Amino acid sequence: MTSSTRRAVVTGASSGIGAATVRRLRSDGWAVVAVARRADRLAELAAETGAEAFPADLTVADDVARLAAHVEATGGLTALVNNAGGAFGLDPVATSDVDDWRRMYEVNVLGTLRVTQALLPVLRADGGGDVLVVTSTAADGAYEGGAGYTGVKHAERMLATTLRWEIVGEPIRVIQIAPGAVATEEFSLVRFGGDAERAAKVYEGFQPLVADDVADTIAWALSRPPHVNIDLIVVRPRAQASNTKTARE
Ligand code: 8X3
Repeated sequence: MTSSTRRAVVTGASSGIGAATVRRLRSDGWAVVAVARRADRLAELAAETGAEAFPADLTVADDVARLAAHVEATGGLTALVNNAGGAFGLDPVATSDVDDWRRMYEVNVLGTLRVTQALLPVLRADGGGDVLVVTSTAADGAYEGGAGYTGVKHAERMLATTLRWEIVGEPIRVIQIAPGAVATEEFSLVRFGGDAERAAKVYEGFQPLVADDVADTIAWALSRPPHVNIDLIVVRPRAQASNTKTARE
């Protein structure tokens, strides 16, 4: 790797927006460390794209420390793309599962916190770079059944916003990308515990975003001149005015 090569860590890289971001950054000439739990999927993505596969569970502090040490020792870092996360359940506050909420907090909020804490010193040592957080339109609104997920996405938004305040003056940009409905192979399937019929209904009757649309947005934000900080991009399907208002045929 030459010193001018940009290098990104992308979390949640085994599918969906993460995998699309790995593909896009690789084709834009970035070196990429692709991070996720599922080593088999990462290996396939690495073989396809030339990214480096780094299997890790971001809910495990040792895994995150191992990731940071590896990145530091093998060429440093230009951008951290905190993408790992997801929703579990769509249940009312009165009846939702406490464990679903706990898992959502762990993967979305604490995972992002751990990785950001571990890799900030690497960015600093390399003279700066970007911390990007993929949140959601759920980071700025409410919908019935969504409190567990909107809660963690609001928390991630606050993590990004507060970090920007705390490190202003350093050569590090903090960027939030907030997608609306994105039809990926897993988001709704995971949310509904594998119920494919229910998952498909989420995207029925309108054209949702696809993972590449979000990867494109991420790549654009990362490629602005260094004095330009894209604080927040909300990217939705044209047919979606809000989380609760979608024009369906
Ligand atoms: C996914 C968008 O509408 O399911 O982040 O909360 S939504």
